[in-house]
Amino acid sequence: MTTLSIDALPFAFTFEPAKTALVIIDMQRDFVEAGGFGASLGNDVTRLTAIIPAVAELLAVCRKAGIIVIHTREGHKPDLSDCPPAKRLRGAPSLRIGDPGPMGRVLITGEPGNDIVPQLAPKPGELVIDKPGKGAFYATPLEQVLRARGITHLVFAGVTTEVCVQTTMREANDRGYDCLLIEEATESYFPEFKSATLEMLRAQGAIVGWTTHLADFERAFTQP
Ligand code: C5J
Repeated sequence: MTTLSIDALPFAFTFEPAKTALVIIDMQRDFVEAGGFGASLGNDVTRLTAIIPAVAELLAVCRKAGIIVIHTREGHKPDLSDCPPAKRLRGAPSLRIGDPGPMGRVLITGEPGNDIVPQLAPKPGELVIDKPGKGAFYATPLEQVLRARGITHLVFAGVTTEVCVQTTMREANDRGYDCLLIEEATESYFPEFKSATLEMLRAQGAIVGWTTHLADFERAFTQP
């Protein structure tokens, strides 16, 4: 049994790699790439594109360490039967879920825009969770999968920090998982939302979880 400790906020994060999974949230073309759904909503996706190398580095470290890797994708069935009307009809966007967009039908499983960016493509054997909500535990087999594998600790990356990443961390925290978010491997279209989220997650003695830097995470695997 190997136990590692990482310099983190608000205090050190201690974990056993064999009981830890990396969860990469929604690094999908539609959220991250120019010409996708996120860009069509007027967001500056360059902020999100910029973290791809950091997420790739984190992914490589975890793969090398034998940590289980889980990728998530936000999306709905082509018939929209798993999309609550409230989610589809809210607001006045130029494109709604299911509409034809720059990369196929918006947020529909199997469409080109719904896929994970090629730089972070899942390897055979890595789990891909398709989720209809912001949180990866809602209406998915994620909890069952983690329990079956004896996972107790989760390392998080992905987008966006304050929406799907934060929601999933809160769901995980309520289910008893210790959660660590890697700062350089997550991003928001709104920088002030990212920094506020990092602060609120680790406030009050890690009320939701811990945050750390990619270099500190990597150091834990190279120290004797
Ligand atoms: C959003 C996400 N922001 N993955 N999705 O709608 O954070």
